[in-house]
Amino acid sequence: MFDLRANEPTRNPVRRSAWFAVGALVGLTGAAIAQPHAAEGDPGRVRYDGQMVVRAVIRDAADLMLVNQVAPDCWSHTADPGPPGTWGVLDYRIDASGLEALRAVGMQVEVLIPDLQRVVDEESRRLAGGAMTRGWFDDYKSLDQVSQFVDGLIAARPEIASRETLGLSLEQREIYALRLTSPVPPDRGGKPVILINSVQHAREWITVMSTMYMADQLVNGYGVDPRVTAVLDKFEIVIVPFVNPDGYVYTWTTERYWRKNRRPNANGTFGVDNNRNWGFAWGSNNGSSGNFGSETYRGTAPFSEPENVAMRDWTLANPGVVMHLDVHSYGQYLLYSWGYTPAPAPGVGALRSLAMGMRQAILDSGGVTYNAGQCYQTLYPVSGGAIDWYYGDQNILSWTPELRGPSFSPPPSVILPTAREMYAALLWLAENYCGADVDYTGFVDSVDFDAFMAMFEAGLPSADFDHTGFVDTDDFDAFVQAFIEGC
Ligand code: 0X9
Ligand code: ZN
Repeated sequence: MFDLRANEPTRNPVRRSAWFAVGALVGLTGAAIAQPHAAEGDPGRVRYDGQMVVRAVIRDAADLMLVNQVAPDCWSHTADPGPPGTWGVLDYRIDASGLEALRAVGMQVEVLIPDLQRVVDEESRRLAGGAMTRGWFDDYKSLDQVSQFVDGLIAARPEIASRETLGLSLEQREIYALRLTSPVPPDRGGKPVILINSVQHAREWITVMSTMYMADQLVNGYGVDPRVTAVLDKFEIVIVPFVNPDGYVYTWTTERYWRKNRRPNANGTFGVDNNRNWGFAWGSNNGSSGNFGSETYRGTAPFSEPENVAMRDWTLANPGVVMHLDVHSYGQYLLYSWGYTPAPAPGVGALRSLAMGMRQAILDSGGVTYNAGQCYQTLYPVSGGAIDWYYGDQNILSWTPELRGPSFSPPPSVILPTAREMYAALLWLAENYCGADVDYTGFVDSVDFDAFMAMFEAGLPSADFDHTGFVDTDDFDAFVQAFIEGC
């Protein structure tokens, strides 16, 4: 059992109350000032000449309005709360005139990347050079390279790794999962499943490196590392490398910092933000946009996008899923529900204590500090996001890790440290999952017993303790055994 009460942060990183009011402005369409443009000599690729990435201190609503007008592509909130009395710090892609506009009103703006096109050029030159002799995690990988890597893992250990198709993207690319589990059968029923996905957002390249590192460690560690062996004996770990394969390919071929999928919208723009398209509180509270061109465009209806449908239908067909990680970048956060409202989610203590545990596991592994908190307050309002659907609709414990930056193109030296710390978080999560601690207090007691009995008597899906997809007396037996054993 874990007791995380000792792990409270000394300083509460969640203090940006002012974000609630106007957080929705972040990522909405503004003027088209900072849009990238196609190159004259290279019509296939969108260029970022004259653009930079800046970190701006937001003092008030007027600052936020202005910055969203002159720089419609918000890259991240940072954990930095900014100078006292300010609202906090945001990263933006911006051009020189936008920067001038911010400085003209006295905003404090730090230039993180002075020449974004240079970063893109360096990255693509480096990747084109792609020394075959180096390790797989020494640089970013294309859609096909990841697919080959997955197939290689399966070929190496077919007894623990297999591949499954979830569905097709809009452009008919396969959305697939790598299923990892040992041949050791569960005590009873089915094994609980931990579902992990990367790349809902196309440009977040480091996320798939991180999930592939987990896959690699688990596949190669089984039977070698006792922690891995125990985890794969108890759980099935299902990894979906690309929820948004079309967007990912597009970032490799055409527009490096594309975020959404590639849906052609009615007004000639492209893309729905897959992480605003989930069917729970879809479209509510300004946590998404109804404007086609917005970076957070929610689509025409909940689950209008085939990528979301594929994930949803697979989840509904696999009742064993108990935990879910929707991996994003960047900003070093561990976010949990709700994203769509500042109200606390029922049972948020579970989400919070497990997030705090992951945070500590990351630190203990030699990693950096991740800020754990409810999405709405810690980052910004997000409606139609994955974690709210998984938690709110499916009763699956769900988190969004936001990995390291310092941009969507972290230097390749950042890949492995980031992957290692997130793998440490995953192992910790698996080792500390306790189904019998129904109310997530960190210990199993009679309150848990009563809570389970209430769910069981009501026939709720959450009483499917042995993960078979239905509630019956086996679930009662399984719960009682776990209760007696203390987890
Ligand atoms: O805005 C998002 O979708 C995520 N941040 S990102 O910079 N990677 O785009 C945060 C999503 C948090 N998750 C949910 N609220 N579902
Ligand atoms: Zn993202």
